Amino acid sequence: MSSTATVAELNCVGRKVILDRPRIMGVLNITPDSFSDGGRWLDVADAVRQAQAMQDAGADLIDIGGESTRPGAEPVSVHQELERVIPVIESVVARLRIPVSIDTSKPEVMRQAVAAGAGMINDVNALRQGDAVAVAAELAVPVCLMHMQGQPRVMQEAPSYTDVVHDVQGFLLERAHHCEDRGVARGNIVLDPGFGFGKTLQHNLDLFTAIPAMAAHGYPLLIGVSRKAMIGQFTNRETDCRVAGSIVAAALAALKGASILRVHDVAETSDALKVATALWSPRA
Ligand code: 7PM
Repeated sequence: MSSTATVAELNCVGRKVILDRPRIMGVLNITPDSFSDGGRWLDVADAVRQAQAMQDAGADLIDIGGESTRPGAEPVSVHQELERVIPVIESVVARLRIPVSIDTSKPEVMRQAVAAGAGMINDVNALRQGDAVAVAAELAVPVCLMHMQGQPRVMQEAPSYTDVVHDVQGFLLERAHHCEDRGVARGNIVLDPGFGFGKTLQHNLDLFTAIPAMAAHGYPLLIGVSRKAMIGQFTNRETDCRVAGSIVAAALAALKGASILRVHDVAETSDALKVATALWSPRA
C-alpha cells in the first residue's frame, strides 16, 4: 500500500522548503559594528561567505537580520536596518540556491527585503507592528509568527504567565487566525513559541515539553534554542561554548515534532538531525 499523505512545504518565491523531515534555518546576523566606514563591501562579501558555508553545511534556509532582538538591545531605525540587510540579501539570493528569510518586525523592511529577493518573513513580533499583516498578505511569502512577552529591552525582567503553554498557544493561534482573516494563506504560516523571549527557565521547560501539542495544531513549528540562556543554565557555559548543548536541544525539538530548527551551528545540527531521525524510528 502506498502512502497518500501530503507533505507540507513552504514556497519561498519559488525556492521550496519541503517539510518531510526537520529542516535547518541558519542564522546570519548583520552586526552594526561591522559597518564602519569603507568596510561595507568586505562585510557583504564576508556575509555571503558565511551564508555559502551554511548552505554547504546543510542549511535549508538562511535567516538574515539587522535588528538586534537581544534582551536589553536598543531599537534600530528603518534606514539603518535596510542599509545593513538589503545588500546582503541581494548577494546571498544571487549566489545561493536555498531561500533567505528576513528577520524583522518592520513592514517597510519586509517589503524591501522581499523586493531584494527574500522568500520568507521571520517576525519575533508576530506581525503586530503597523500594517505588517497587510504587507505579509500582499507579499504572499511564508511568515513565522513568534511569541514574545514584552519588548526585547525589558522582556527578561519579570516574565509572568497564568499558564505559559496555554497563553503562548492561545496567542499564536489567535495571531494565525487574524492573519488568515486578512489574507495570509494558511499554508504560509509557521508558528514559534519564542524561547527566551519573556520567559524564565521554567517557562522554557514547560514550552519545550509542549512541543508535540503545539505541533498538533497543523502549522509547522519553528524552534530557536541555539546558544540561548537556557542552554547556559544547564551547562554553565558562555555563549560560544554552548554548541553541544544546542545540538542536543535541536535534535530533541525535532523528535518532538518541530519542523524547522533555527541554529547558529549548521554542520553540527545537520549531523545531529540525521542521526536522531535515523535512530528514532529505524526503517531497516
Ligand atoms: C542575543 C540573544 C542575540 C538572543 C540574539 C538572540 C529567535 C528568532 C532570535 C527564535 C525566531 C537568537 C536570538 N531568536 N526568531 N530570533 N525564533 N523565529 O538566539 O527563537 O538568535 S534572536
